Parts: sequence; C-alpha cells; structure tokens
Amino acid sequence: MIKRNPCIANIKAGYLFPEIARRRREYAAAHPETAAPEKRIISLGVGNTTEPILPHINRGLTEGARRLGTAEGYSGYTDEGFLELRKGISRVFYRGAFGPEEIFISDGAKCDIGRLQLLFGAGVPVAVQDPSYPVYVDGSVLIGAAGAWAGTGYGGLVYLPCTAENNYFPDLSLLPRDGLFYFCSPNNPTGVAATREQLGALVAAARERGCIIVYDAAYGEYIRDPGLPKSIFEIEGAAACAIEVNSFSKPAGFTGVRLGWTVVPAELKYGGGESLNADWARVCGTIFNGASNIAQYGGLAALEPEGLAEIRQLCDFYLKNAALIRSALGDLGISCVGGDNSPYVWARFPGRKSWDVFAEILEKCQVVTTPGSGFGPAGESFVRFSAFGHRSDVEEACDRLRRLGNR
Ligand code: PL4
Repeated sequence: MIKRNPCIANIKAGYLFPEIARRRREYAAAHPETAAPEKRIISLGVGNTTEPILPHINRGLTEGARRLGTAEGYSGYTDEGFLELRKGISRVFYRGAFGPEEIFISDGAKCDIGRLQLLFGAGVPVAVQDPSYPVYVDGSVLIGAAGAWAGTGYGGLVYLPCTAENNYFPDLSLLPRDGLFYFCSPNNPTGVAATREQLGALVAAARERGCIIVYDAAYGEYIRDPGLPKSIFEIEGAAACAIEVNSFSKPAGFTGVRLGWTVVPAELKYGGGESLNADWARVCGTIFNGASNIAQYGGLAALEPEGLAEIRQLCDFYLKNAALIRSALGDLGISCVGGDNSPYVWARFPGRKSWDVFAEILEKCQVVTTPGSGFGPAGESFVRFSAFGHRSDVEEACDRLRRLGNR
C-alpha cells in the first residue's frame, strides 16, 4: 500500500482555527441558552473581516464580472496577474520601485506562504517570531523542515521569542545562518509594529548571516503612526535579502474574494548566485494558474483614489473596534499591546494557561478569543482579541468582558 508522507505526521493534529471553532461548537451544544440573542456567542477569535466591501471597490468586482460576459471584455488565464494591477501595486505601495515582473499576483498571502518554501526545500533552517501566524511553522513542517531540524527543540524550527521583556522584537543573534526568517509586521498575533530602526537591524542581520526574510505585510494598511514602515522595502538593502507577501484581505475586506501579491526583487539571489525571481516565476508557472480575474478587477478599483479612501475607511473602522477592546481590557487592569496600528490586541494573563483563559472568557462572557499558545510557546499566558467584528458585537463583547472582574 502507498505510504503516508511522514511530514504530515509531524504537524500538530489540529490546525489552530478549526480547533477554536470545534471548542465553540462544543460549548454551544452544551449551552442551548446561547441560542438566545442576549446570550449569543460573539467571536473575537479568528481574524475574518465582517463588513461589506465598500461601494467603489465592489463596483470594480461587479463590473469585472460583467465584462467577462462580453466578447470584448472576456479574459481567460492571466498567469502572474493583470499587468495594470502589478504596475498599480508597485506605484501605490512601493513608490514604483519594482517592475511588474517583480510583482506576482496571488490568491492570497497564506497561499503564497505555503508555496514559497518550494524555493528552499526541506534542508533550510527556518526561523519564526514566537509567537507567530501558525502557517509559517505548519507550512515549514509540511515541507520537511521538522525532519531536517529534529532535536533542535520546538518541533525542529528556530523560535525567536518576542515577549514583553524584549518589546516584542526578537534577539537577532539567534537567527540561524543561511536560513529563512518569517517576519510579520504589524505582527499577528501581538499587534506590535516594528520600528524603522528595528527593521534596519533585521535587514543588516539577514544580510550578514546570508538569510532571506519572508516579510508578511498583510496588516500594513493598519499602520497609522507615520514613522512606522508599512513595507520591508522602505529599508535600504532589503531588496537584496527579502521577499514580501501581502494581501487585499484585511485592507479591502477580500478574505472571501481572495487576492494578494508577492514581491520577489530581481536583485535577490541565492548563495550560488541564481535568481529567486526566475525560480518563483517557474514555481508559480508550474503549480499556480493565477488569481480570479473578477478579484483582480476589484484590486484595480481598490488602487484608484476612491478605492484607497475606502481602504482607509475600512481599516479605521476595525481600528476603532480595536481601541474599544483595548480600553475595555485596560479598565479591568489587564495589560495589553497592539490595537493601535493593528487589528489585534494581545492581552496578558500572568501565570495562566492561555487555553484556560480562552475557556474562562467563553464561559463567563460567551466571547471567543484565540489562545496565545496556539501561536507558539511564547504565546502562553496571552490571548488574542481580533477587532474584526460588527461594531454592535464588539460593544456588547466589551460590556460582557466586565464579568471577568478587575485583575
Ligand atoms: C484564518 C499574518 C487570520 N483560515 O487572506 P490571506 O491569505 O491573504 O491572508 C492570510 C494571512 C496572512 N498573513 C497573516 C495573517 O494573519 C493572515 C490571516 N490570519 C488570523 O486570524 O490569524 C485568519 C486566519 C484563516 C487562516 O488559517 O489563515
């Protein structure tokens, strides 16, 4: 009989978000009273957008669908993406620093994170911020990184703790040589955005150690502090050591539409001098057939001035939710970071297990959160509150959080 890929046995049995959904279902089944509106379960767990796509961007989507029904407007496979969309992304997000051949349109940041490791294979050392978005670790383990690094601890990958003690920025001396480093800013789950100086140090360390940074900027449009970089490519020298993955999901409400992009600079080279850009084009050409054309019409509308104003409006809406959550937790004496340049609030419960805090908040408040330990060992004693929710739900959740009492 055919054998199972042994890497699958190395990933954790359940992916974090379905496990949270399972516990929520279990709680609801045991508590039929949660069917009543005043007792309904409110989710501040998974980071899933809730608000309608705003009118200008939505017109881009519907007009795109209409065009596909016409002889002059029809298009089929678009491979690396609409040329105008790639040019527009460079103009809007990178001040035109990249040619369209350096920008690859995707069906979302997560999908490209999953595909990117094909460039490096199983033998490469992989480092992640701890805590971090679970896909970096699980994706690495799936490609065999755990096998290559077995015995090094933490499931075979290198975890760089980001804690209150180091202001949620890792000790870069722990970065393995000739490795891959997943770095996310504003960070999921901590909500902390790295400063220009910190990213300068990160780029310097990556170059000195022969590493490549996979920079996840999925929440860049949530940055409101003008001094904070939205992209790794705002840092000099980054094009020689970084790939950036990005997405329309969180800024434009495209979590269900599916559209993102990855920047692979032409100057980025492996140790042997080969081009990552050429390899990425080859990988995508082989196992990806391009993003939906309808989604790409929506992306084009999002890059127009009216679309950019809507992106700002939508992010402001969720940032206001984050401020409400942070203030409610602060009133209880619970210490938090994030929420100011990010849609996530990272709340600390010293001495507690994060799944226990998750259960306490669900039982006392009927509010779903995400336990910090699901993002890595350094996430223990934290829970993440997502600001993606209807305003009335967030207000109700904040009210109910008072049941936790003062800390
Ligand atoms: C739940 C740092 C959320 N089922 O929509 P994409 O693929 O363009 O972007 C996904 C993504 C990429 N990078 C970061 C992210 O935080 C996310 C989305 N994360 C969360 O609650 O942490 C949604 C997660 C989804 C999943 O597994 O990705």
